[in-house]
Amino acid sequence: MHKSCLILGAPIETGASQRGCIMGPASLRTAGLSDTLASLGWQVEDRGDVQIDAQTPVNDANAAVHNLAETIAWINALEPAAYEATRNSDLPIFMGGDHSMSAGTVPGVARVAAEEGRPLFVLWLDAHPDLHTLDTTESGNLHGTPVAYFTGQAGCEAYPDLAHKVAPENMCFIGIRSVDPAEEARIKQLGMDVQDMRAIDETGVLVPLRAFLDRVRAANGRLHVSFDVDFLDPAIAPAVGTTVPGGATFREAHLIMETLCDSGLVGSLDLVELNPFLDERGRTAKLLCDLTASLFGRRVLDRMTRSFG
Ligand code: HAR
Ligand code: MN
Ligand code: MN
Ligand code: MN
Repeated sequence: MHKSCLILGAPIETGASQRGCIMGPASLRTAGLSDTLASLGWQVEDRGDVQIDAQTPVNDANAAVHNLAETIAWINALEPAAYEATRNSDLPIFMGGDHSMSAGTVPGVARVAAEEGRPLFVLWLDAHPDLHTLDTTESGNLHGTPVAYFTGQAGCEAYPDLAHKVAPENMCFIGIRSVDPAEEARIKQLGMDVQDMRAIDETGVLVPLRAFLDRVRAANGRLHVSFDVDFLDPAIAPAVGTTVPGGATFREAHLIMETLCDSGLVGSLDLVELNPFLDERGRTAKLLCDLTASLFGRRVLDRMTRSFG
């Protein structure tokens, strides 16, 4: 039996500081994401882009917050779409769109986990922890808020009611190198597993990743991976509006994806923040496709044939 992958696009860009993520799903399609995964033996179906309903105007007490109504409409559309795609395929891919997308996809996946009676774990690959509430964000860019929302932090009440939270201790962040003071306070308060780039420099990516995967396995958990393009070093991935120097290298990123594949634990994937308007001849979109291929089983050499004895 071939494993199945449903692909959904979420062309949302109102959470980011600059425009362009609306073209993210189209760019990943152009780079050949579906065919790449099909060539690895997956049964792939691209279900097209999710649509949002009419928006109800809404104001937040924090005047910096903008595009809240549209973000709420996306959450309301994406939660059921992600739920259905996760119920109906082995490893759905949600193509963003900026990272506010995950405020919809993660709660949808959390509903599946709750129905299975399993805890949901989330691996957040990002330069940023995206842990602002609607009260603490200073930029008002809502792609900086999804983790605070889906872990149920006070200060996100203007967002839709949350039926299934992700426990803060079930999160792991890797690649972090840009943290605002309110986010750092939240990380400490919640005791979250945050691996900044210094930790990666010191131990490599495998030490914290394997420790996290062991926790997921021991709890019989479901694992969601949220991949923000700015996790990568800007030198290899320029197509993102919020580049931060000192990101993950080509091999660190592939090793994470290969190790996730070997674990067999990943049940859903976000690919977010790709801004094709900032890309160079499609290189970031192609890299994202290749990294996804590593998660879906592509290998340079099969381990069985790699060495003698
Ligand atoms: N923390 C900053 C803010 O809230 C930057 C957030 C940037 N977020 C993303 N996604 N690009 O990770 O404005
Ligand atoms: Mn992010
Ligand atoms: Mn980021
Ligand atoms: Mn508020």
